[in-house]
Amino acid sequence: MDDLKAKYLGEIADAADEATLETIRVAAIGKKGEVSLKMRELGKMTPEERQTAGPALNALKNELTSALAARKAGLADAALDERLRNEWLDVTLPSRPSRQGTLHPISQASEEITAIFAEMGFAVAEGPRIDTDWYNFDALNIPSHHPARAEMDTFYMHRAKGDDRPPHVLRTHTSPVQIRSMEAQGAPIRIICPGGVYRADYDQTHTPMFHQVEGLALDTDISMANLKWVLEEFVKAYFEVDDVELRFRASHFPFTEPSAEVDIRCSWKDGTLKIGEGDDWLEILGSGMVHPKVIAAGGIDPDVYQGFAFGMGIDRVAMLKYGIPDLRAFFDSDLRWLRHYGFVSLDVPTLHGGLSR
Ligand code: 2NL
Repeated sequence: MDDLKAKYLGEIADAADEATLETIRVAAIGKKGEVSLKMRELGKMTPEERQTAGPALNALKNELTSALAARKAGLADAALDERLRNEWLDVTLPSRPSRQGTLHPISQASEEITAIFAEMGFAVAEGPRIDTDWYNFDALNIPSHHPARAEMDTFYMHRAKGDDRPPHVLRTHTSPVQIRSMEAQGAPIRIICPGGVYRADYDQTHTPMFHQVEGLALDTDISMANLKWVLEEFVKAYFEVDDVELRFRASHFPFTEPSAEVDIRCSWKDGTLKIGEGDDWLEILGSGMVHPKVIAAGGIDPDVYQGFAFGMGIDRVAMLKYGIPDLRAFFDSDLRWLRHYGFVSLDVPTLHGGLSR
């Protein structure tokens, strides 16, 4: 019995891993192990022999069982120590430089447009994308029976039954911001309002959310001539050309009188656009002298103040400038597209620094 004990305790102490320990356990106290076989021999002993051998074998089995468990725990501790030694992490290391994000072309175009008009003394005004139908329509001389309301495919906000407050809409243009600015600031005023607008329309050339910039200048002595100069300066700066020719085509908007759509002379050669030369005309914006009713809706006296306003699609002029063929790709959030057409952020456009270098 002492030999068995010495042999197995020695083997357990020397075992280098759990698999070896298991082999030892089976050989010693498994069903057919040496200690178990000895226990089976108890039946053949005399009662006196059995009285000493029985408890001694049980004690041996218990001792080997605890030795196996202790060694197993020791091996696990050692394995953990080893992992802790190998798998350490230096949390004081500097972070890996991550891939830089880029500015969306619409953001880039907005920043460029804003920089150009800022140089001409226009401040940027912002306002809510959800507004009342008064600010979006009535104040702009678009009464409820007016076809423009239907044409604009307006998204109306849900109203609970019995709630008869004026309906709210997703703004269909940024004009409500200009009405709010007139109310808040009075005249004279010179602002541009860039931002997202909504119309229930979705096809090749329309998305239900798109971006617009509108401009407004009111003073005691503003005429169409000022509008023409401002737009010429804008087009030259935005398309980065020395000369442009603008064509004012008579048009109609409820909020301006007279109204004009503005085209710029251009050419399309091999699918690339050249501004300022050629035999084609590119429509880029709508404009006009602000309707007296709209000036009055903004809380300003139309007998004292007049001025011009214009509206332009940012998405469209971004596509033209950067050669982006498909409008819908703007809002797909495809990372490969964003990296291809994106601009380095913090490279803020300025007129002296070059707009889109
Ligand atoms: C277009 C036409 C236009 C305006 C927008 C405007 C705003 C106020 C008063 C008068 Cl508060 N007018 N905005 C004027 C003329 C045209 O947009 O085709 N936009 C893409």
